[in-house]
Amino acid sequence: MDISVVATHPFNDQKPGTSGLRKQVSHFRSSHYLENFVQSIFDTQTPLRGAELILGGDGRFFNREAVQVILRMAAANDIRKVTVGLGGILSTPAASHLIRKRGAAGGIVLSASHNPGGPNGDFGIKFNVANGGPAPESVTNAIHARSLEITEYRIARAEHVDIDHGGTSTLGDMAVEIVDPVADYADLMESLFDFDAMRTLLQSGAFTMRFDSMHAVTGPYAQEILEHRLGAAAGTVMRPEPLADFGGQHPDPNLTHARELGEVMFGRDAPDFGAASDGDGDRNMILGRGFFVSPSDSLAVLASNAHLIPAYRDGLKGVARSMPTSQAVDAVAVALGIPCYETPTGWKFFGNLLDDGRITLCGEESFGTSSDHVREKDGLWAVLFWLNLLAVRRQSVEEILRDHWIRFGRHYYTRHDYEEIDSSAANALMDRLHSMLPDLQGRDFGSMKVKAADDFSYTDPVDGGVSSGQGLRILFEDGARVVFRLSGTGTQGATLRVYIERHETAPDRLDQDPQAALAALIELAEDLAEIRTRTQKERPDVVT
Ligand code: VG1
Ligand code: CO
Repeated sequence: MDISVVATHPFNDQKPGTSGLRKQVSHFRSSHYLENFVQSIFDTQTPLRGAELILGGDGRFFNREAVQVILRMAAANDIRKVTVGLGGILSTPAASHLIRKRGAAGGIVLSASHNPGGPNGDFGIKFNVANGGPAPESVTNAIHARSLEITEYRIARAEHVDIDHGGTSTLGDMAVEIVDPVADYADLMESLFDFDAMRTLLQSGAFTMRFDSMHAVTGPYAQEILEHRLGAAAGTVMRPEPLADFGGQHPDPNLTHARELGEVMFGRDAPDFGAASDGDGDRNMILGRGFFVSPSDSLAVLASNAHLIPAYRDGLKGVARSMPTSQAVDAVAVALGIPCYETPTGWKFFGNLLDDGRITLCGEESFGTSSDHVREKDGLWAVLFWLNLLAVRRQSVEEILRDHWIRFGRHYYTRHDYEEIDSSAANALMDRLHSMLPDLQGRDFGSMKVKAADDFSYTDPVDGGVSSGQGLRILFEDGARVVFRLSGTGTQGATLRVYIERHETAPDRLDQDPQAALAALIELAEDLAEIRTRTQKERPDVVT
């Protein structure tokens, strides 16, 4: 095997964010950029040597080229075998499952998730470790440190590898196996849920659903599982073909970006159940007929109904949510008598809790939910969980939520995103708020009193690792909260996220529009942080 050792110089912007390294495609295509980061992975992740690596992505522009580069670099870095999804495709949860199933030493997922794709869009690369989950901070910090001192990378001089036909071939001493990206994942789903009950529901003639794949990676997965294995009507899956530019849209499952699904679900004769997933298949949006389920509520409903699902029949060990996620699941954990952990934003913080057997379910307000079946959030899993629930409870999505609110109260919740704002303005806003925290303690705002105000810091209960600077929290005595943090997944400027929550138990006040129910807190947040003047925006770009 002919191997080139190529001289390079470090880039100072390869620090992975909330979920891998994300940059504009043009940036990733600049000379040595991708190669440097991949070599930094191989240099620091020694368990990969002589072992198997899983490789795939969400099919976005540059996915196929990146697969070729990584294969040639893997061959030059003593990887024993790379298993690649056919066509370079693997959803994030399917990659997580393959790593675990095959005992691979890690995986590389090429995705910028919900960020737009195409030549002018974004690209990303995530490294997952042997448990199938996103690399923890200790690993991403090591990769970053290496990227700052790298001087050369290794790459095989080789022909283009055919990734469009199944089977095993070799690249030098390294084996390359091309596998069906869907089959193992679909089998895993069949092992968790009651497919017979779901099939009966879908074929009863009295129930219809729509799933929007947003021209992203879940199309082939959803068609196989929903239409082929469960017998849902042809056409149940909308926008099923993965496209390199996602049809020009953001593959972000919310009512702003899944507009057509929203129109169907809030229109006349709407289906009973609607759902969508994101670019790499790890997020989910859940809709009933004319009804939106807040992701935080969805996590709570799944937790309180888990005993109705075959895989979770024996109960949950515990649950976890990211800090900005609403406290709805906390109330369920209290009722179930199980622990509830609060982690920083990003799936990597759930890994230790799952591996240590402390939790079974976990989720984030950003449309992410999953369980211990993989080590990533899993969009289709959440959709199937809901479908299984609908088949067992024989109630509508709305009825299930209303029952839940009567039992636990309603955690009114919203997130306001101010996108692509000037980075220095965003940092100044956060710095100012940070300096105000000590004075906020004990202050009264109308009828509300601030109980605590802090910068969230997390100590991992399993390995003792500390992650600080994870978001500014203003906590009120009645349990209401306002949280501010800057996004770690954007590629242009900064994105300010403001998370607002309030608990309501009065039975006659469970039916308000969340924006109205939270109006006073929203105004308080905007005033305290001087959002309008500092971001130069009258209103948020996205409200979820
Ligand atoms: C966002 C979400 C976070 C999620 C992350 C990755 O991060 O808020 O909850 O884990 O995206 O999801 P941030 O730093 O922009 O707020 V994905 O589906 O983009 O891999
Ligand atoms: Co995603």
